[in-house]
Parts: sequence; C-alpha cells; structure tokens
Amino acid sequence: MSTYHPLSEAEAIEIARTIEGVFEPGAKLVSREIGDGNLNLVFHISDPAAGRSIILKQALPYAKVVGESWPLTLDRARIESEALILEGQLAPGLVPNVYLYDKDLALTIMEDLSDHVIMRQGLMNSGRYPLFAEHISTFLAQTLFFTSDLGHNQQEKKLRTSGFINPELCKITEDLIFDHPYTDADTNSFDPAIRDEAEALWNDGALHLEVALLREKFLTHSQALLHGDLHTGSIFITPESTKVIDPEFAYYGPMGFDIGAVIANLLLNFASREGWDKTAAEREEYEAYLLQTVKDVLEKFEAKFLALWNEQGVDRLAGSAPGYKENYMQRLLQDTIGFAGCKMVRRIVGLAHVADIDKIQDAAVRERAQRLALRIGKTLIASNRSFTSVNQLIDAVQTANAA
Ligand code: SR1
Ligand code: MG
Repeated sequence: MSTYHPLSEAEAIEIARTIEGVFEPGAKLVSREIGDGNLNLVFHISDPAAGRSIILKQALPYAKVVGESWPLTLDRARIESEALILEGQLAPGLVPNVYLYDKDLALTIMEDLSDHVIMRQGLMNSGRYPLFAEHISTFLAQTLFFTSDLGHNQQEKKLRTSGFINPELCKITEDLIFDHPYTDADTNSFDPAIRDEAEALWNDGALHLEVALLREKFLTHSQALLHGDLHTGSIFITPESTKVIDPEFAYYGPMGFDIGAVIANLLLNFASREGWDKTAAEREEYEAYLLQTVKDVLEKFEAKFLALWNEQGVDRLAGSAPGYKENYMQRLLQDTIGFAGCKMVRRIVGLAHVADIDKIQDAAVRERAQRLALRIGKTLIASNRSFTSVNQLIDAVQTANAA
C-alpha cells in the first residue's frame, strides 16, 4: 500500500505496468503529464512501439488552478471513479473504461482516448460532430432517468445518494456559479474592458432573484445523479464517437444542471465564432450548426427520456397522473435554460473561463464575444421560468445575437 503523494512520471510508469493486459512485460514506456484542467494530474502512459496507452488520473489535495491555499478532498477521486463506472453501465460506450481505482493514491486508471479530441478544442477548430446530439442525449437520458425516482427503486436511490455526497465540490459550484459572479468577489476574474458588465451583474436585483431560485434547486433538489461538470472540456469526441469524462463533481442534484451545462458550452462557442471563422459566411454557417445542435440535443433528450419513462417508469402516480409528464418536462426545460444561463455568465466574469473566448487574440473581437455571451446568458436566466419550447430558446439566442 502506498501513502498518498503526487506521483512522478517515473512512478506513473511503474504503476501502469501493473495493469494486466495493457503493456508487454519490459515494454519501453513513455509518460507525459497532460493535465490541463483546473484540479488534477493526468499522466498519459504509452508504449509507442506497440501503439498501446492508458491514462492515470490523480487528484491533488488542492485546486491546481489556485494552488495549495485551496485544499480539496481526495475523496473526489472515489466519487469520480464510481460515477464513471455507473455511467458506463447506464450509457455503455459513452464513457472511458475504468481499469483500476486506488483509494490511497486517489488514482483512477482508465482507457486512453487520445484518438479523440477535447470537444472544446474541436469546436474552436470548427469541427463538425454529426453524432454528438445523438450520443449526448442518450448519455443524459440514460444516466438521469435511471438514477432518478422515475427510473430507479426509490429506496435504493436514497441509499445510493449517500455515496455521492460531495460537499466540497458542490461548494465550488455554489460559490463560483451561483454566488460570486453576482457580487464583487475576490475570486472573480474579468477583462477590465467589460467592468461595466460585471458591475451591472452585481446590481441586477431581478437577475439575483432568478439566480437565487436556481441556486436553491442546486442546493436542495436531489433529482438524479449528475455528472456535475458537463462542459465541452469534459467530453472527448470524434465524428463517430463521444466519451464523457471527469465526473468528479457528481452528486444528486437537479437534472437541468447537466443538460444546461451542455447547452451553455455550445452557446459559449456560438458567442465566440467571430474569433474563429475566417468569413462572415463561415461564421453564419457554424452558428447555424451550433444552434441546430442545441435544438437536436434538447429534442432528442426529451424523446428518449419520455420513451424510458413510458416503458420503464417505476412511479405509478407520476406515470399516470394526467398532465404530470408535460408539467415535469416543462419544468426540466426551464431549469435547463436557467442553469445554462448561469453557466455562461460564470465563464465570463467568474474564476474559471473557457478557451473558446479567452484564446481569441484580437481584444476587440474578444470583448464582443464576452458581451454576447453575457447577453445570451442573462437572457436565459432572466426569462428561464417563461420558456415553454426549444424553439423559443433558439429565437431568444438569435435575438441576443442580432442585438
Ligand atoms: C476551482 S475549479 C473551477 C472550475 O473547474 C471545474 O471544471 C468546474 O467547472 C469548476 O467550477
Ligand atoms: Mg473537470
């Protein structure tokens, strides 16, 4: 048994050798630390001669993005590996295989996906992913339905909840998404050019009411087991394949938070297009592609979720009460839109940003992208409780884009 310490590349290689069936004994292995997220070490271990590789992901006892002054539980590695395994059972083929979880080292060893790209980078490069909406809607419908009181034995669900109490990671979300962007918090980080926008957020009482209502749902509504951080940096993709990674923020929360994360990150990329497309025509085409993807994700999700409910629902009254399903799905759409708005706003004025927008070189273009993202995000938050259809959402985004 090893006591916890951050692994060196050499140690990562020795551990990788112990995983059965991956590397030949004596193979010449190469290790690279490739973690570019906010929290963890990620080692890519490969045998270039044999074309084999695996990933070792190790939690650090602090938030890497800030440093040792922000301690963070290592138990998130257990939560992540257990969530990945469960998601793999509920949505086969849509997450990496987990080979091993080592509690002492807070280490998860999993399938290497380097033949995929991180979706955020893929979108920045104007990639098209024709199966993404199909795949992610399946992932969302399967994982959310079968961990909710609609699709899971309700006593077992309560028992399982205890394994996914994730207070420290939830606190990050509660602070960074549902609080700090709406006050002059030390953690906030924004371009000085948009200080007017930040100050407007701090002083918008009507918006604060909507954020407080959404925050309350995040704090109290244990609807289903969420991935908890389902942005496009948590998705590996190719035109044929989609793999969801990194569920260390998993906990039982409101379903719309996961669906909203996907929508928010497509829309953040939408807001960034002036920075990536060479011509106005290319930009228009890619924006249309992104909006169609938003529509497809939401419509496919709804169809799949309702099909599961109709065929495999476990709650008699919820399945039969006239109007209940329609009411539930409408509330879910509204939550999704509200959470999507919060997730857009936090990426512009809060601690952790997105490369789609931050990597735009031209300051004036970047500023326009930031303002557009905030315009869309604020619209979604402000009106979340009035939306009744996906088409209304698409119209609202187009109107904000034209303003
Ligand atoms: C301190 S962690 C900052 C952000 O990175 C993660 O991906 C989550 O989105 C979190 O809010
Ligand atoms: Mg992550």
